[in-house]
Amino acid sequence: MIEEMLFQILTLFPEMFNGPLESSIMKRAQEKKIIELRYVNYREFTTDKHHCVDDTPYGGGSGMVLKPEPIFRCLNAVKKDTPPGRVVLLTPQGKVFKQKMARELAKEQHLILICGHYEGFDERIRTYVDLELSIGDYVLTGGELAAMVVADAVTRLLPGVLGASDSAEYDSFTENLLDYPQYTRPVEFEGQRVPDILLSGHHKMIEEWRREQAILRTAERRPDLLKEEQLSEEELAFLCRKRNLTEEL
Ligand code: 9D3
Repeated sequence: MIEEMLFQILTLFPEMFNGPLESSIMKRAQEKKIIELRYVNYREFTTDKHHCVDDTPYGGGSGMVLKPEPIFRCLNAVKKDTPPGRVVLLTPQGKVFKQKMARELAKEQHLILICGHYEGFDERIRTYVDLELSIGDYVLTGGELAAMVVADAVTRLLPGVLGASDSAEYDSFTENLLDYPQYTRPVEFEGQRVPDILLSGHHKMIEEWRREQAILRTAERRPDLLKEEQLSEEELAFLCRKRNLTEEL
């Protein structure tokens, strides 16, 4: 029996999560008890009359800074009677979240995701954090969307979440490649035909064609990814015939 994975999301805006995480596959993963999601508002862990979670920065400057105490108290509360796990701070200064990290985090029983909103955290909260993650080089209004991205990417890797046909295990096969072109009926659409090879029924040749297409497309659009993929001699030769990308590889 596989233990359910617990996500505890510390946020000032728990309502933001309802749409994305309560639909489709994420909803089903919860219904199937593969994951449990808990939202905790650290505003509830303030002790002052006005429930202040932020304050002006020491040294001056614009903007506000999230106070350490509410998050610290909230962290201690959510760690009570829960399995061991990792505390993740969502921040633009974090390590960029990649599939490798998703696989790493999918091994945990419990993830605590801390979201800020608009503003930065008091530096001292970092002492209580195992990992800082960013989801990419653009500015969001808060860590909530990033926490959803992490929860989604991790969840789909857990056994039983995806059906056998679109299983995540299959991903590792073409890990660093973009998807090959896909087609469905009709065989001709607005004068554009489905490639003959896909109608041929030659499964071995179709498989080869798809891998070639994936390699070609990756070379064109994301040469950075291709550096990670182990290509065979034949595949390298194919690529060089098609394009002159030798310097970039
Ligand atoms: C980098 C901008 N900062 C300049 C002082 C201020 C700031 C803006 C927006 C600090 C935090 C935020 C909110 N963003 C996140 O909390 C966040 C985030 C992101 O903006 N981009 C990518 N990944 C992440 S993870 C959390």
